Amino acid sequence: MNSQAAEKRREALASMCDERARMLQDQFNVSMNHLQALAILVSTFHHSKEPSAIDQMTFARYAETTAFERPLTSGVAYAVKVLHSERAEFEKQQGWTIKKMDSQDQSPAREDDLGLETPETSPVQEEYAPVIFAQDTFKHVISFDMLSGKEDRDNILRARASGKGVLTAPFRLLKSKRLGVILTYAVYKSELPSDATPSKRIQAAIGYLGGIFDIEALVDKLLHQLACKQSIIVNVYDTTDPSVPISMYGSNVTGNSIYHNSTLNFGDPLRKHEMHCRFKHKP
Ligand code: WA2
Repeated sequence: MNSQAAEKRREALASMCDERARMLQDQFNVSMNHLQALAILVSTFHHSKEPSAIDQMTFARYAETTAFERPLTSGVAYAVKVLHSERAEFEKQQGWTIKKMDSQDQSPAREDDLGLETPETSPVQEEYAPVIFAQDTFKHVISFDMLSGKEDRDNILRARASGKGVLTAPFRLLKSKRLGVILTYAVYKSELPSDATPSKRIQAAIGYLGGIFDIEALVDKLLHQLACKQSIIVNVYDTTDPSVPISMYGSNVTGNSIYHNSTLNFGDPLRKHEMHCRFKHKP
């Protein structure tokens, strides 16, 4: 192939890749904005009303009927801050105990155990973040302490200190074991000024809204809407640690055919993402 044709081919690849990266980023952005609006909704109708105007049924229905507004998410969940001194009263009110997340997640349960294992009641902690509301697809996380899972914990701590939407690296979710990333927004007591310091924010936090992004399924759906999907191979990576890229979408690439790298910006400065595209066939 002459160099002019090769150049044309590289340009075609670059423009297809950039288009896909832009689409993914736009949809991510739209989803992110609606999660922030949902955090405000919870603040307004759950925390600022006595009694609360939201219960699990209301939340689940609202989340389901507005799911189209968050195209890359497969669900949302809301956890509240509970101090140890408030735990007994909180559990009595909810009618359940706060559960620990990790344990059942780690040990691969025997096949006949699947789903039957009773989750462990959380040991004493200074504070907890149990999920009280969830979209029906994630009902199984209700009562689980989100501070007891590493990725969820890091996200909650970072979200409440910053007041911004923050993202986890891709990790295996509870129960479904599907690869997901979670975007968290903290909810604060209403008197918090917008220029509050991290320590003021940590004190004023009362809850955490999380959107669950099912990157595998949803990126696939997105790419299928485009023409010539069959001609290029797309991979999405979390490249926060450039020496250990984590695959978020696409199968392992073999061989070293040339690829185009389109950067993605998912709004969390701590995380970096890249989209790599290559042609399926040699010219
Ligand atoms: N939601 C659903 N499945 C999960 C999960 C999660 N976290 N963590 C592991 N598997 C309530 O950021 C706050 C949701 C966490 C939000």
